[in-house]
Amino acid sequence: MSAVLSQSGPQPLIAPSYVRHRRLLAWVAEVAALTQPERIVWVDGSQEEYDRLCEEMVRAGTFRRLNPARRPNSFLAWSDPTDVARVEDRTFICTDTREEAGPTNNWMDPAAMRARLDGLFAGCMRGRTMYVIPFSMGPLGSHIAQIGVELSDSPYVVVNMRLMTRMGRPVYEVLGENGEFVPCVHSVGTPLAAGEKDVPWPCNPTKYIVHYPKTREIWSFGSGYGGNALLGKKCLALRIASFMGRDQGWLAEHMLILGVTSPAGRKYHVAAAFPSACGKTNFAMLIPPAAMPGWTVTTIGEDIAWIKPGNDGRLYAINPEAGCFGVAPGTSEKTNANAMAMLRENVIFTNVALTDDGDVWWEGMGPAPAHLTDWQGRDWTPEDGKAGRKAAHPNARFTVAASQCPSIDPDWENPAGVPIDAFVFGGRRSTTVPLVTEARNWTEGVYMAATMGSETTAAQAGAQGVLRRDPFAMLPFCGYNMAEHFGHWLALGEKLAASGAALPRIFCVNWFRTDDHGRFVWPGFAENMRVLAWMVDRIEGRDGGATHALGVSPRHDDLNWSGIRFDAGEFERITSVDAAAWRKELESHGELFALLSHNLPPQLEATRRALADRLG
Ligand code: O2Y
Ligand code: MN
Repeated sequence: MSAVLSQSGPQPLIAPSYVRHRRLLAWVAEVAALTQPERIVWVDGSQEEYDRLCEEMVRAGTFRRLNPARRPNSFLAWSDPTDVARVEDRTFICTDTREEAGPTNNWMDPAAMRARLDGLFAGCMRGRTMYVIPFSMGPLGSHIAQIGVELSDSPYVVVNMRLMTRMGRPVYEVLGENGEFVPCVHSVGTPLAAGEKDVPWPCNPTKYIVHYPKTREIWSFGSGYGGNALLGKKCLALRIASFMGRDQGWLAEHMLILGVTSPAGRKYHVAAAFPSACGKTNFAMLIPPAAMPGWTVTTIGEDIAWIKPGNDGRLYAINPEAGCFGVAPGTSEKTNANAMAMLRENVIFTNVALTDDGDVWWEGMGPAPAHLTDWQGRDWTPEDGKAGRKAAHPNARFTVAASQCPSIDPDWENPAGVPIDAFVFGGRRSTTVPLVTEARNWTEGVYMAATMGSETTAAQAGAQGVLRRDPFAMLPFCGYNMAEHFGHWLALGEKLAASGAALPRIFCVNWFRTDDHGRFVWPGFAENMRVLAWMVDRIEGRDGGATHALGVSPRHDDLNWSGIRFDAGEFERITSVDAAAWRKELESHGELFALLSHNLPPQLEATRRALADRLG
């Protein structure tokens, strides 16, 4: 269903009869009057519509159809080289006061931001189609789900949203005439003059990714890429939802959710937060080593968790997304065979390299072919690779339905969620942080999460190996003051404890300690199952572990070593607690707390002092 708007201004809206929500209709008309699209298309989420839009994008040069014999029903997009990742420095949280957004977010006064965006959005969709994209984050109709409607002038956004969310006509049935929805407006910011030819990846050097948490609105301008444009993901499901959760007593977290079943057939659920470049998707889809028969890991989510207290005092988590927007480089049969199987068909690849037989390739997938076309359309040979030129952009992505993941959990769409038995917080630390430590109590667990940090890798912008504190792995995603996020976790713990239920265990992990030559000591990937199995031991009340200044860690004998040689000396290298290094570490935590001093819960500074005392 489409409505054509004349150049002299929009005609009355022609919406499908099943859209009965007056506030929604009025808002679409208002945004169309501002942005002046040539036509409006109300997307229905059907396969025919998806196929048609993909075909249109092939004709426009945005998409390339991959060889159907090698990668059925799959497409490759190459973005503008200036539009390749989330733009954190252009992301704003517009709360009433600066303090409410906190020092880790960019802030602007909401009225001033609205005035600025009004100027940018005026006429910004001229010559383009505005798509009305209704979507649900979480299973349709679940009491935990939230509905959003994204107005976007990008067909790339429409097809990606269809894979990443529950999108289309059924959303209007849930919305009815008066249902709540989060309005999201997105433009690539490149209007077309009459007769002007489009480019394959329109975008604008001026970019704004703006959130108004109080009124639950999202406005995004200038980028067509990933988290900047697929507004259900980081913008709604993390920044807006974390603000909602703070007010309503639940959590929106940057966490994978996995199920782990022991050889005895007992199943537990773990939610785990990791910053970028720590193998989060690999951990969510872990395949246990053959030498650990009877263990299975299933995937409920690989990026975001919404977690709510149930009537029984336990925490229940859902994955609000329906798909994965995963990093391609580094994904291989060895690192993540489940992901490779998930990518066999029905995939949108962005910024990976093209093989001569119409398939895709990226660094870390396996041996490079003798010739490729790189993500910028240039010839590429392994010689270029040796000279440091990547064939795929380091932030190249795949978009794919989660249902295609072989390890998907039978409960992944359970609207009630899965009960959480443990939280895991991890970072990339070449020194200092042990392989795994269980917090002695909830407050010390929140402390571990609040102070987690990660070293930057070559794939990230800026200098390599720089330690960046990333509390709860939420630094770019918390829609309110980070110190208050810590307080929210502490208050939730107290509330759950008061109900008499056992709180989830909290663990801190680090797969990345290195030896004197800078090589990783821990093999990681599938072998992380050994750490997960130890966590299950702890959840089941088995007492294998030694208490040290930071909490409880396994001794060498406490881990299952079947099928692998990893001696006590190597184990010591990745589990030792160096008191001098930790004293420095605690000083650095103090600097973080000084930055976050506004409304910082006093328990955290008290915990820091208690840890310092224990270190002696
Ligand atoms: O660069 C982007 O736009 C994507 S960022 C992203 C995508 C999927 C999952 N996580 C992330 C992230 O930055 O945490
Ligand atoms: Mn993420």
